[in-house]
Amino acid sequence: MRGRFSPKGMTEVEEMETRGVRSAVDLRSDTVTRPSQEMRRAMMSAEVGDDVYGEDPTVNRLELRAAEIFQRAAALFVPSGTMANQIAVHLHTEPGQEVVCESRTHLFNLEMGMAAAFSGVQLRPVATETGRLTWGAVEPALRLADPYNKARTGLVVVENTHNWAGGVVVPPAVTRDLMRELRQRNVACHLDGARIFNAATALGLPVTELTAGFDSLMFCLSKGLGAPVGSLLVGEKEFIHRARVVRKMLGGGMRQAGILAAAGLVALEKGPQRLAEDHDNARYLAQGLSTMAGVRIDPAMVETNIVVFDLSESEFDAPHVVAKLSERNVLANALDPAHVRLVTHCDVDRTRCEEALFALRAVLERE
Ligand code: TLP
Repeated sequence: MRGRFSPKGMTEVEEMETRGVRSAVDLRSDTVTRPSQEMRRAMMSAEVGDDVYGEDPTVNRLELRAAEIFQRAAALFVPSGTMANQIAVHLHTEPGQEVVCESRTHLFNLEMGMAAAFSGVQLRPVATETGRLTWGAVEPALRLADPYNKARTGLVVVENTHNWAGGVVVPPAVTRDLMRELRQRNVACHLDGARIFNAATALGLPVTELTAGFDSLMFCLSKGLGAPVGSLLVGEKEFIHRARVVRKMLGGGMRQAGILAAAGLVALEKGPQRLAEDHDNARYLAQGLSTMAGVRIDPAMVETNIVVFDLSESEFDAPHVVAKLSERNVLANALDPAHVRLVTHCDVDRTRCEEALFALRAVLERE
């Protein structure tokens, strides 16, 4: 059992359960996980120093390990995936340029206009049916030939897995094709790999197969891997050196951050091994949902730990369903009026998913 320790040595969840209080089944995101006991022990005993001086041995170890896993020259520990993406946008572009991304990406929808505010670029979203950004989808959106009228494309951003598209995996053949074309045109390509270990697990491939060739990539420790905080930006030496400067501009120099990096190291070593279980649970949720009134979802399309289901044929809208679920102790997010997202993670096991399905059926079929 994971979770916070009580004075009795039980986790917070265990203690609540002995008192008959059942915690919510929290499927809002894989960001909600609590650090495991192993992470807490690692945090307690972490060797630390001032990371702004480059003197935190645990942060240095995490950065080296991340670079090694991705077979890149260097990596930088940052507080969030958003900061990692924004540093990449800043370094790959010049003010007045465009960044092409898929229309449901985190960069376009959930980073608060920061690409414009901080880097002076505009985003050119490209709508796709599946969320997979192919060369065919990107090519018409590029602006490279008319420097007197059009903002030049400086960067393309790929999201893998694609969160709002339902955790879909972008296969290496698609990204390799895209990057080959972009390289010929001198356009950089950044990977928002917040959940790249989920993609690698789903395909049964090492992460390097999915990330080779990108000019930079980021991944999150604080999502499926279960760490409390942190992401890594990974790339070439000079790029990461410049990224360190931009991180400081953004207020992301974190001093004795080894406390966090210690949990991050546990997440990086142990987290990927258990992601298949989250994927099985997500498919299990999708299968249950596919039998419920007014729900549109194809369980075969659920590839990782994210389930997005469509309620456009239901008598209920997504915010209503989410509100009713929370009355039954199940937490979910509405993406828009017609779509609800459920995310599985290390703090929800199969039993808790069964409870969630029970509540979903009661809400959707007014039991
Ligand atoms: N995603 C969060 C929310 O912000 C929506 C979630 O609950 O899924 N890229 C992708 C693909 C993401 O899903 C997220 C976070 C980020 C970047 C940003 O990471 P953080 O939250 O660490 O800034």
